[in-house]
Amino acid sequence: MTIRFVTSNDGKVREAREYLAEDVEQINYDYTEIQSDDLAEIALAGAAEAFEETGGDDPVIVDDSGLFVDSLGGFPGPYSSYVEDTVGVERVWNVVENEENRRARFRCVVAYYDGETAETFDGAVPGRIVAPRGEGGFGYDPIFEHEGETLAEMSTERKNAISHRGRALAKFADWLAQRD
Ligand code: ITT
Repeated sequence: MTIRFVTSNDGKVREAREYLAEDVEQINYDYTEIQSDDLAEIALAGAAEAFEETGGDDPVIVDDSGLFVDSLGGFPGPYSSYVEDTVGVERVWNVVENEENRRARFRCVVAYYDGETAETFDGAVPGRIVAPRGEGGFGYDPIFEHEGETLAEMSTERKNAISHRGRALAKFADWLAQRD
């Protein structure tokens, strides 16, 4: 079975390919991100739209994820992509730098839709915001530290073993295996 991963983010696809046994085809369709603070709602709406838009032959997944900083009331959260593009990762670090509490978490929701079945799988990883370190990963990885390492300092395999996306993909893979 081929799964169509509808995303413009190559980093997400790299991690899914490393994790899933199925073929993962990247589809660069820009689905509508509805305004909501619920990642699952955003991802499910995106998956339904993307399934219709891609012709409805193969199941699709979309991934909606974000960085939630405790001292900023969960910001940037569902707006992480917009904030990365406008403010930039380095300046998110500058905002959090002087906070006493630098705790944060990444959250990820993978939504699956095949025309009949809609399902979501979520994952989270706790960590703290630090000065940028590391060359790997993507997005906010250089400023997010988990157990002494930033996600940008980890291999894709190691990141998948502990990350929000890895946890969501693990639930998705188990669910897929049970359906076969
Ligand atoms: P698509 O919507 O096309 O999938 P996107 O990158 O815009 O791509 P999101 O809307 O889910 O994806 O936004 C997620 C934001 O959070 C974006 O700025 C990512 O770079 C960042 N992000 C998500 N997962 C991440 C991870 O594992 N490590 C670092 N940053 C991550």
